Amino acid sequence: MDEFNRILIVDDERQNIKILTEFLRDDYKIMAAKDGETAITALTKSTLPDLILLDIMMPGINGYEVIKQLKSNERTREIPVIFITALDATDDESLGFEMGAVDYITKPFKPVIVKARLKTHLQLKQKTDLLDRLASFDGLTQIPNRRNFDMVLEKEIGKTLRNGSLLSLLLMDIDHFKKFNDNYGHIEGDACLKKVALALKEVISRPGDFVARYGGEEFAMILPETDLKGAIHIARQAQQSVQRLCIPHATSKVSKYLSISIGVATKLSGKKDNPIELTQKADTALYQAKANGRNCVVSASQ
Ligand code: GH3
Ligand code: MG
Repeated sequence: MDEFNRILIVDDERQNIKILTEFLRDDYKIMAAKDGETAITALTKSTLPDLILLDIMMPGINGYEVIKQLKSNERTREIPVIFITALDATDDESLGFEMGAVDYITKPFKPVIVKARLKTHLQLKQKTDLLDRLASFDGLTQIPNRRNFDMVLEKEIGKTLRNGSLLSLLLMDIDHFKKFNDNYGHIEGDACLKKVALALKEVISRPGDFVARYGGEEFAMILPETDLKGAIHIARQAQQSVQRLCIPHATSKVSKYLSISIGVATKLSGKKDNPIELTQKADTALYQAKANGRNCVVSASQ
């Protein structure tokens, strides 16, 4: 059953839930809530619905209130909502759209129409999700891409300015990767980038930590609320994690296995470094790490 899309039906009239469930249950996994409160509780659970059919007129928390709460929560914001309205409730429909619903259906239900609208909106959602993924994840390594990195860094620096916290940035670059490609071929090179991405992902554990593919064979890590000492510690772990992959690199001048060099920069609380300045500092430190012989960590002066 798990490949089925999940539909949450929210309606205070049991009869409506029954009718909708009957003609949708062959194609979807149905979840039902008899009022707004139950719906909101259901949306705190780990398994979220793919689409919500939401009645407007309900005692207690009505449909408008439910959608307001849905839209204010990052976890549930993107779930498409279709309002259920009475046949002549034009005002309900326009307010529903204003609040972010994608469509409405009118009572009494026409099974063919309900099914068609559900199908359309589920397909649209799938396409939007795919587009979002393509726009923000790197196709080769499946970790966040540069665009995603730029947005996260901007957001995290904004946070440090608001609450006076600090943040560290790591720029990492594979050593002698051109030689690796020349020696083993581009396909091996690509496979190696995937392994490095995984090895770097394993190093981070805090919820706000973030690793991305910054460019060709460059990776970046954003470490919120991490001071320079902590960032150097993570950088060393990243360096070791890549070395532990034991990917032979016969033409490297620094190690018999694939290695990375890392530049670390920390934005201190109270300092007004913008994303470009901070990236520049990490990049200068990375350049220094290359100059110092590669396979090492260098931090920018604070
Ligand atoms: P350094 O130690 O100074 O960083 O030397 P390097 O050879 O790693 O640096 P350079 O900038 O000269 O070369 C980077 C290489 O990374 C060249 C390019 O072919 C390779 N590269 C970049 N993106 C990809 C990719 O997606 N796949 C593969 N296989 N190679 C890539
Ligand atoms: Mg390199």
